[in-house]
Amino acid sequence: MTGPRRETLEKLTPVLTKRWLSPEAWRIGVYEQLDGYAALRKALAAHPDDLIQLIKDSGLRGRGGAGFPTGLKWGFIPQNDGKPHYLVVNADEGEPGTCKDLPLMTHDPHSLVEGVIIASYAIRANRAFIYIRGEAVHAARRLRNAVREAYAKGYLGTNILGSGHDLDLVVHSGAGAYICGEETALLDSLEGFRGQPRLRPPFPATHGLYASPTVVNNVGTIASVPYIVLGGADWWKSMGTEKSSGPMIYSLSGRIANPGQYECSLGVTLRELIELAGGMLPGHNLRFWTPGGSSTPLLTAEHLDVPLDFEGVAGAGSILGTTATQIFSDQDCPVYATYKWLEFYYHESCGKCTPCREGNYWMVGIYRRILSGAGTHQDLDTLLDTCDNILGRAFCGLGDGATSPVTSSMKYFKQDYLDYIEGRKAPRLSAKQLVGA
Ligand code: L3W
Repeated sequence: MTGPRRETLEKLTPVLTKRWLSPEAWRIGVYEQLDGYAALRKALAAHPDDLIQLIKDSGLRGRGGAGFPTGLKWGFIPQNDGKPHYLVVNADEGEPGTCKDLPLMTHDPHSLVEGVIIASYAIRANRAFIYIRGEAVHAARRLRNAVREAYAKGYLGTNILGSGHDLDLVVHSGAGAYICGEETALLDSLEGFRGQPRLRPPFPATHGLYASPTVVNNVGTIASVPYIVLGGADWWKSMGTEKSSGPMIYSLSGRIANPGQYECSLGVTLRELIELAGGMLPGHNLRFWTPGGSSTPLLTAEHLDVPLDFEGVAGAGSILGTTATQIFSDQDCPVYATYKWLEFYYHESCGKCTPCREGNYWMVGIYRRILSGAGTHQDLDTLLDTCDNILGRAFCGLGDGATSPVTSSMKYFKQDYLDYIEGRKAPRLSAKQLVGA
């Protein structure tokens, strides 16, 4: 197999991943040798409002799936309101296919800690939390070690580096529930309640943790901050596209030669990413893929040249999401893949709202019927009707996300569904696995 061409290799823009190959960059001494905590010194010499303006000017957008402008979110935090402010990092990475935050926290935890300190200073928060997924034991250990090291060096605690700013940072492990990646369920869980979404508005920016102004940002968003402070807004905007600035870590999985994380400027295409990953596995041809995890509508081989930025992917009828590109070939079945994703949503639904709780249950039953060879044409209408009744009616994005693979696989691969229903495809499940519908 030949490697990627030089022009394709130039697509790599390692910024957040640049220390990943340095042995022990997770230790504070090594991190400091590699420019670590230089951005913090620079930030503490600036006025907090100027830092918020810098992040606005950089065009940084949230890396957790929604792409909301980070500087705008920080700017929502009321000033001189007499209330405590909080920064909460959403490290509950759980979207199927997404694997960009856990490696960052494992290889380079101090970049996140440094970003937390700068962001907290900017929004005038004296308490910050990193809410990490319960199963991510190794990453949590690395983070807790980094926090201990940062306290010992005076980067955390009282009067940080003589600036007069105080910050306590707590690393909190969740219990492994997908719903706790939804920002308001995360806040409930952090407060000690069962993690279930709250109604928005009010948004966390005004009524967040303990009903106080809170910024909730993804790991990748906060870890980007030290680089922007050091490099400046123009440097950040020199990568990516006009409305989607900077680099992004794309996690590639599936039928490719070298799955893993590839950091490229926003706007790279799947064709280029596949080339960086050494091509498709021998004997496999691309058939369908997710641009940003299973909650984003599937795309197909027609979309190989779509720019993978917020606008480009939206133009193709999907969502950039968490840039988790799961790649499936002509040896994979879109109906079965959708069924496996639905089982995940059904299992992870928190049960608070009826459309998500009941809709996913019934859809899993219908998929089992189709995949066991007992499906009917009416089932296809029922699936679409169920999606219609979930979309926009669920309490949070989990419900909407669950409909994405269903509607998009039916849009592009209806023939595969008909092949099961009309007996041209051998059943994948036995009748014993039928439940519900
Ligand atoms: C103040 C306003 N704040 C919006 C804030 C809001 C939030 C951010 C974006 O879900 C999506 C979800 C997943 N005043 C505001 C305001 N905000 N208006 O802006 O809000 P929103 O509602 O657009 O999205 P969200 O609730 O953050 C994220 C999708 O991303 N996704 C990602 C899944 C990722 C994981 C993971 O493992 N990392 O699960 C994939 O598609 O479905 O739709 O902070 O408060 N007027």
